[in-house]
Amino acid sequence: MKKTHTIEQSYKIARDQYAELGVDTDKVLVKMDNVVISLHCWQADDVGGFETPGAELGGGGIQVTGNYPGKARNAGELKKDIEKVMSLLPGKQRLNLHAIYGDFGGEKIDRDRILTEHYRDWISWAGEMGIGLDFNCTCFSHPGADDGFTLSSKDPSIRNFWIEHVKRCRKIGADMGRLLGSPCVHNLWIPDGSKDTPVDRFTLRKILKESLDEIYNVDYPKTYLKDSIESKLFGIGSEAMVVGSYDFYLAYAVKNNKLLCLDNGHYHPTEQVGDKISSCLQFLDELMLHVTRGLRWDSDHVVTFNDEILLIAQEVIRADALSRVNIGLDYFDGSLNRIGAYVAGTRATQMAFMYAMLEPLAQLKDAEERNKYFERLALLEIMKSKPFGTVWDYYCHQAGVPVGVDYISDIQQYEKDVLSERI
Ligand code: RNT
Ligand code: ZN
Repeated sequence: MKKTHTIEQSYKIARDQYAELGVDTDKVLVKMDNVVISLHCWQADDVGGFETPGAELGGGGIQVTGNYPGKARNAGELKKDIEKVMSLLPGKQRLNLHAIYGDFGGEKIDRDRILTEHYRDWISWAGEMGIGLDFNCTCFSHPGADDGFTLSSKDPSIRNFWIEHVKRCRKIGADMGRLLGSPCVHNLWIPDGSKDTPVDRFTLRKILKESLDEIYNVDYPKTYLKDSIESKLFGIGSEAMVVGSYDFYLAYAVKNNKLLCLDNGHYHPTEQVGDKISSCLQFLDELMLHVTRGLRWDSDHVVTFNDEILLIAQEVIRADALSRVNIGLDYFDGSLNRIGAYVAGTRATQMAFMYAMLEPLAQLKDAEERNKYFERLALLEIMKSKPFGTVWDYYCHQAGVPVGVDYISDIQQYEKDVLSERI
């Protein structure tokens, strides 16, 4: 009780402080529920999936390290973990599934054979949870991806296999969107690229374009399915060239009215995804974000509340574009409690959006209009010492989820009761 009182009292003081700057914190608390985070299912099991028991991430230019005990071994455990995660988060979430997480009933169903029925359990679970689903084709961790090329493969049988896979994934995604009454974002990422400098990039990109044209030839209503395409700069084994580069997909998305997926681990280190948002939104209806944290490279560390994520959130809020930006997470770290990784990373992302919403935007824009750059700078600096954490705590408190350090002990308990039994 004492704690509740303190949180509420502190919030009142914080609210007054923000009000002095013309910021209405009560409105921000309401608006925060429009920040819907699509939780990536693949942090729960290090991108293993359920095609074969004990499957591990294989190939495809991405990597997970760490063997912290307790990873989800089947769909039941994964659902339980996600439910736990959601119980510790304020605001709204969706679940972002990869195709390898289907319910294949112990049977070997190859990727060019998957059907909506393999995801029926997920769909009914999502319905019960009252959440939407997003979906991803899985064009890696498969013998057909071993030579480094999938949709841009020069081997027609390999290329057709992956075209069929992605087509089916779009159909499954559209079914998810239709059945759940919430459009599903289907995101396409392929690992295609080359370790050493190739001489014929043109042909590879031509093949990829043709594959995409064939895949997107089938139309689904936008209320069911939103197609998103994700570029990359380099990966392990594709250091010299990635076929699906930023230029390639940006051009493809603009020309074909697709969503572009911006993964902030996929650019040159000094490039800022935050800076790209206002450009892309001049030409595209919507974006997808893969919020992550790269350390030195596309390492997919747990998201933290850092400058990079903050700029992304600020640019979305300052452009008043929240309804046009689909926010997903994309990190996987096997070296720590995976539930903790979800909660810490999701909360960091939500905090960045809240911080951005607490800016006195009208005043900042006014200073900028009038070339008052000192005033703009000072205001931005002043915001950094405002009681943002108090508003955040109150948001969690209001949502009935643990405030501050309390989520740590909650996760420790889950580790003791549930995760430690998974051996
Ligand atoms: C890989 C891409 C891609 C994957 C997921 C698992 O570099 O970021 O989004 O991380 O599809
Ligand atoms: Zn990504």
